Amino acid sequence: MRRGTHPGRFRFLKEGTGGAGPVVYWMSRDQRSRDNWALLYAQEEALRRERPLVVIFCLVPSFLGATIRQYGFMLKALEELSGALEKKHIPFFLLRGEPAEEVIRFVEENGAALLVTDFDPLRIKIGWRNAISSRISIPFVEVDAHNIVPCWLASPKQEFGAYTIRPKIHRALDEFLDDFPPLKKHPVSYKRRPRTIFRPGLLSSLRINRYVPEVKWLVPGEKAAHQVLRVFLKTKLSSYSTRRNDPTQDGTSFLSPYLHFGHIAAQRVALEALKARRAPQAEKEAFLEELIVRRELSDNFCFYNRHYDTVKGFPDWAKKTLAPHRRDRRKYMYSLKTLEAAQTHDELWNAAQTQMVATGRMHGYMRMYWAKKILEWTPTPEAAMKSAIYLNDTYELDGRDPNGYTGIAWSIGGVHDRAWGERPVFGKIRYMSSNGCKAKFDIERYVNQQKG
Ligand code: FAD
Ligand code: FO1
Repeated sequence: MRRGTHPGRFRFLKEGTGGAGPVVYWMSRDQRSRDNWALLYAQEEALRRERPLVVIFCLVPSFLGATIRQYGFMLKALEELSGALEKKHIPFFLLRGEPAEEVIRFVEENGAALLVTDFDPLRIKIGWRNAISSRISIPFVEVDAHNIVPCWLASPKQEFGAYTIRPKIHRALDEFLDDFPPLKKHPVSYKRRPRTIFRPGLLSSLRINRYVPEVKWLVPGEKAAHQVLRVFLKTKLSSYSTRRNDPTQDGTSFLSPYLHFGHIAAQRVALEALKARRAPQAEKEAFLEELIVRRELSDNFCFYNRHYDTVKGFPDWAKKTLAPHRRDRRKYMYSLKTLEAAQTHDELWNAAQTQMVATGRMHGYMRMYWAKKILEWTPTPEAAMKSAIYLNDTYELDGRDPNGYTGIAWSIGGVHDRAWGERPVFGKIRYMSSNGCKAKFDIERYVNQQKG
C-alpha cells in the first residue's frame, strides 16, 4: 500500500498561506468515515502540521429537487457518521445554509490552515467551489474520493462511450485500485465542540417536498452499506451477468443509493468483489464493468459536458436525427401529471413508474425502457429530458447523480450509444418496445409484482 494519498488524486483549487487553526474537510459527496481519500488526505495534512482535523457538512435547504425521501436517508446516515468521527477525535460540524456563506464563515472563524473538499462534476457543486475559492485566501484542495481513477486523469476530454474510456481506465487500475490505509485516531484534539445537531426539528427547517414517503426497506449509512455489499457478494455476484437484466429478479447489488451518497466507496466494493472466492471471474468482470467503467464514464460525461442535463448535451448525430422528427405525430401523448400517476396505456411502463414511486428504486433495465417511452410520448426531446429528470430525481433514492443525467441522456439522446434503424419520433436513437422486453423477461410477473 502506498504511503500517503496518490498525488494524482488531489489538486489545488487555490494556493495560499493557511491560518493557525485546524485542517477542515468540507464533506459533500463522500459522506463516510472509512475509505475516504478526501478525509485521509486531510488527516495526512493535519498530522504534518500537527493540527486538529475537523469535518464540516453544509446542509442546504433544497438540493436539485430532493424530497424528504432523500434528505431523510441522508441525515440518518450523517448522524451515524458524526458518531464514527467522534470516536476518531474528529469533530463533525453540521452547518446550515448556502455553502458559499457558511463554509467561508467557518473557515474564517476557525482560522483554518487548509480547506479540503471532495470532487463532484455536477454544475451546482462547481458553482459552490468557485464561489468559495474566489473568496478565501488559504489553500483549497479538491480530492476525487468517488472515482477509482480520478476523473481528470482517466481522460482529458469527453469520451465517446464505454469502449473508448474502458482501456484508459483499465490501464490506470494497477496504479489506483489499491487498498485504503485506516483512518487514524486523531492525536490533536480541537477546542471547539459541535453542538448536538440531529434534533428532530432539523428536517422541518428544510424547504422540500414532503409528500414522497421515506423508504423503510433500505437502512441508510456506512454499516448498512457494508452489510448489503456482503449479501450481494455472497448470494448474487455469481449469477450477476445472467440475472442483472431481469427486472423480476433481485439480481443486482442495490448499492446505488449508498454509492450516490458516498456511504461506501466504489473502490472498496471493487476490492471486495475481486476477493470474493466463490464467484467466477467473468461475473466479477461483468459487475466491475458497471461499477467502474459505466459509473466513471458518467462522471466523465458530466465533468466535460456542461449541458449534461439538456438536449444541447446530445452528440451531433443525435441532434441531427431527432430534428426532422420533431413534428412526427405521437400516437400517444401524456402530460407530466399522467406520467407521474402511472396512468398511461402501457401497463409495463406504469409498473416501472409505480415501482420507483413506491420504493425509491426502479430496476436498471426498466430505467432504459421507462425513459425512452417518455421521449415517445412527450411533444419534444426537451420536454422529455425535463420530465424524465424531474421524475427520476423526485422519486429515485439514487437520483441527482451523474449516473442519472447520463442514463437519461443515453436513453433519450443517444449519449455513449450509436445510431440504429430510422423510425418516427426517435430517428436513429435506439428504440425499445414492450415486445422486446417480453422476449427478455416475464413482463406479466414484473407488472404483478408492482401491484404490491
Ligand atoms: P448494479 O447493477 O449492482 O451496479 C453496481 C453499481 O454500478 C451501481 O450502483 C451504479 O453505481 C453502477 N452502475 C450500474 N449500472 C450503471 C449505468 N448504467 N450507468 C452508470 N452506473 C451504473 N444510477 C444512479 O446511481 N442514479 C440515477 O439516478 C440513475 N438514473 C438512471 C436513469 C436511466 C434512464 C438509466 C438508463 C440509468 C440510470 N442509472 C442511475 C444507472 C443504473 O440504472 C443504476 O445505477 C442501477 O440500476 C443501480 O442499481 P444497482 O446498484 O443494483 O446496480
Ligand atoms: N450535498 C451537500 O453538500 N449538502 C446537502 O445538503 C446535500 C443534500 C442532498 C440531498 C439529496 C441528494 O441526493 C444529494 C444531496 N447532496 C448534498 C449532494 C450529494 O451529496 C452528492 O454530492 C450529489 O448529489 C452527487 O453528485
